[in-house]
Amino acid sequence: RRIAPGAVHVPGWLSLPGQRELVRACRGWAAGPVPMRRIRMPGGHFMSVRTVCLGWHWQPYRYSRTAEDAGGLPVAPLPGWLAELGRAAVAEACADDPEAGAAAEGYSPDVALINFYDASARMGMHQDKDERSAAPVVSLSLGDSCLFRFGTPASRGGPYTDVQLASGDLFVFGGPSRLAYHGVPKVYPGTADPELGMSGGRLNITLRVSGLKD
Ligand code: MD5
Ligand code: FE
Repeated sequence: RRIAPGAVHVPGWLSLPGQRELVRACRGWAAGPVPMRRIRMPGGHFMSVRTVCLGWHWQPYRYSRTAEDAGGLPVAPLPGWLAELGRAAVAEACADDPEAGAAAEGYSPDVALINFYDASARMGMHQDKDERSAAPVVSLSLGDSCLFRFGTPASRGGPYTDVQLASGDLFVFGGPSRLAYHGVPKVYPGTADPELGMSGGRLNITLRVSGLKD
């Protein structure tokens, strides 16, 4: 389960009922107050994934409490139960690699980014470096499987480790992997369990510590 120092993949971490609950919750968050939408990049093009944020709003490349691209609406809060799930995730990863999950008890994420991938959505190789904290990122996958490409912190151009992420999988990125390049080159349509209650596509929830104060 340890992919690289600080990077732990736990296939099937969430039960099917647990996945169904999260899918339901995502449907609620996607409805608003700030609706799930494609984020416009500074160059003018729109990301292919659709995003909704909890706690802090991510606007490339910084966090704010309001969504300026959605009429300045305040971002919905991050529910306590979701932060608690993040703590359990980091504790789980810690069993495989203490570097991934150091200080799991104190892990207190204040941002969730929920990304929806339709069959043609992609995420290019990037680093998540807008947080002012070295705390791990927790990633939960729901729905269709995808190809997840995991690189190194040193170079966008590889080497890479390709991992398939399926519904219910947990990935924790901590320690030396926190700033690794990563991306989603492909989603595999029609691979989700029909019991999940999704009608196609992939959801990814990431939990993060912003390191910001109001
Ligand atoms: C996804 N999301 O599957 C991925 C999973 C994003 C994003 O990349 O920015 O929304 S999270 C992967 C991740 C996060 C933080 C650090 C590292 C990977 N890493 O060090 O490889 O939609
Ligand atoms: Fe990322």
